Amino acid sequence: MFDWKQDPHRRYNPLTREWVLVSPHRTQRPWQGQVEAGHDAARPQYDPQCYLCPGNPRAGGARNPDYTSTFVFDNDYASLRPDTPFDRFEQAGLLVAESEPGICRVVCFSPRHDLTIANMETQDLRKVVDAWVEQYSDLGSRPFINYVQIFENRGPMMGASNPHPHCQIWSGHSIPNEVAKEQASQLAWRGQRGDCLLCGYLDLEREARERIVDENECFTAVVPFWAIWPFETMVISRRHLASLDVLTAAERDALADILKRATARYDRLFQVSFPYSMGFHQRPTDGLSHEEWHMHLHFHPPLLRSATVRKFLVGYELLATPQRDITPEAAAEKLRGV
Ligand code: H2U
Ligand code: ZN
Repeated sequence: MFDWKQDPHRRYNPLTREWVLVSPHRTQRPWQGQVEAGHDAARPQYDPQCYLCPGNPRAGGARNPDYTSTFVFDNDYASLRPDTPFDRFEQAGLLVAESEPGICRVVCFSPRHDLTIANMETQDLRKVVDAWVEQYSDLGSRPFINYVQIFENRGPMMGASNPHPHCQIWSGHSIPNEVAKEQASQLAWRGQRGDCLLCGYLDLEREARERIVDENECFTAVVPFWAIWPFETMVISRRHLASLDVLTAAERDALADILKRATARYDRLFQVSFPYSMGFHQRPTDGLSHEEWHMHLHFHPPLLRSATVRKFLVGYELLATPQRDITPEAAAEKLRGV
């Protein structure tokens, strides 16, 4: 008989309509919990060399104010620029290019150089949520901005250039690839079935409770059934809502709370300040109502078994289909257990 806990299989991701290969039998060797503690260097509360700390100079000549809460500025090395003129190039349908105007910003979460989401106070994280809402609304209200991508690269392993707690926002004219896939799937689902894909998914997960890592009254953190990264999680709002700007005050508090809980679990399980890329997926700001959109966050952590063993998406995964060994159910159990 086929054993879903042991035998190789593939799982379907209804949000991207792509598959992931699961090979649980490859995790024969028992996992000992945290294998090696990570070596986080102790950081000072203020670093005179840090370009994000209050009062310090940034590259390009600007100087940060003596900010005491969150601080937002236009990225000095922005990938997108607002003054980019519209243009399009096409040759035989094979060589196609479009200009891409946009605005890139950096959001400092705290004046404290040594903090992370996991060890910030929930009331201070609430201010970060407020800053995200404000940025989503401000950037999204500009006619040439059709999507606002908020994301955080945490840790040098993920390419973060600075440990000071911060995230980036890239907002542009086009709908980015991953968002476009999720949008098409949610729209098709709603068109065919009349209800919301992620509301339905959340109901299943909240009944099974097998892959749920944590939750509060407004958000659920789950290792998705179709997760690619070993400890990948999604944070999904319980209410069907499309974007950050419609969160109630209670939901903003709850978002701060679930972010702290979820990242603190990662830190505890791996005994290290856990690296990840995380970001929101939500309603494009193209002027349409997008009833199909159900806002959520993805955490994509690179670590596999310990603070020092990382997963690489290479070989078969790069050329064919992503693959994982540990099942999402086993990963969720470990995250729940710490
Ligand atoms: P990351 O750590 O995720 O790379 O984000 C840091 C961002 O800060 C990065 O996009 C910007 C970089 O361009 N930056 C400035 O805007 N000003 C600076 O003085 C240094 C870095
Ligand atoms: Zn700093």
